[in-house]
Amino acid sequence: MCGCSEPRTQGNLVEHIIFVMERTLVILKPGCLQRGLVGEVISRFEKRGLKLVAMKMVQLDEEILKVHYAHLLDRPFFPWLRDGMMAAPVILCCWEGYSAVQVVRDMAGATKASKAVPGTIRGDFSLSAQENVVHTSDSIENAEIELKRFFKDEDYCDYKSPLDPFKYAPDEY
Ligand code: IDP
Ligand code: MG
Repeated sequence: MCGCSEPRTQGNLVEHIIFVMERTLVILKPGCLQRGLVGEVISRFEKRGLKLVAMKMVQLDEEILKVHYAHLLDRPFFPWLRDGMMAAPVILCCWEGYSAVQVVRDMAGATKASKAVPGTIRGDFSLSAQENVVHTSDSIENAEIELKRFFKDEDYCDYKSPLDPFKYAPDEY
């Protein structure tokens, strides 16, 4: 999104750090909604310092799932994944923050939740490879593509975060 590149000095070291404010897509999957985990999962992203800039609840259909999970269309589990993602509404969220794509991905944990580290969302709330609570974008490029898939420009809310100075250094936002 926006970014700045400023030299930072620490002692006699000069580091050149690129700060990039990113946006990423999180889908709270049907199981997250049905199991009453929505508040808990959203709370984790809020507490980490991420900013919620768009959100909506929708019923996904087969057409969009074939696009969203195109990389898995030929996998034997695709019909179960598709049906699982249509079993109840999902909640689509766009989170913004410094390095948001990787931060959110790390917070979600490994795809196969039985291998996910405790403290991650999947590591705390799932044992399943399929029913793993959340979708998170896996790269900056895919975040852009996925956000365009689910949100229109007018879905985003532009608002100030008065706590930013308590969350970031002056050159980080
Ligand atoms: P990701 O959600 O961690 O990015 P992907 O490989 O993109 O993982 O897979 C998308 C979704 O497909 C997973 O979140 C999970 O719901 C499902 N999935 C992936 N691999 C398997 C599997 O081996 N068995 C069943 N479902 C799977
Ligand atoms: Mg993926």
